[in-house]
Amino acid sequence: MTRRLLLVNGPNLNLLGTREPDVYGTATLADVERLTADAAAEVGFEVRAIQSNHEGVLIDAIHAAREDCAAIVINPGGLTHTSVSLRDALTGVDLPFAEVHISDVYAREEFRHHSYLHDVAAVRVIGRGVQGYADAVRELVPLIP
Ligand code: CA2
Repeated sequence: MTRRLLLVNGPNLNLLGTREPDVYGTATLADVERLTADAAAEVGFEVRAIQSNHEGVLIDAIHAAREDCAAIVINPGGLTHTSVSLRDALTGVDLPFAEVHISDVYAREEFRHHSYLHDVAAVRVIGRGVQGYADAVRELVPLIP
């Protein structure tokens, strides 16, 4: 089995640690990628990380994961609430994936309550801050076939 995870962060998550600390905390994207890699290493996996503000780039990275990744950890950002195409990419590659949200989307605006991934994600981690990425790795890895 390939012992690699793909970590995907979607639009605007490159801004982590620079604005809205009350909502998203003070950790940067680099911190998130490091803590996710550390959690994966503890269970014998490595991580390839990508962040993009472009939906097609994210979809291409998900397609490429078919070749050499066993599962995907994804925070799709705002695309969570809008993108059928991202859902289709994730179901199309047939890899188990974890949907992560740093903030508690259910305690925020109504438009954040719907996720196009909610019924196809193997794991959902919501509102646990950036530690949620590490939790997602720990919950997802045992589900890899
Ligand atoms: O809580 C999450 O992780 C979200 O996926 C973050 C998305 C938001 O659209 C979702 O509803 C919930 C937004 C990411 C933007 O990240 C920023 C970070 C710092 C400053 C500004 C934006």
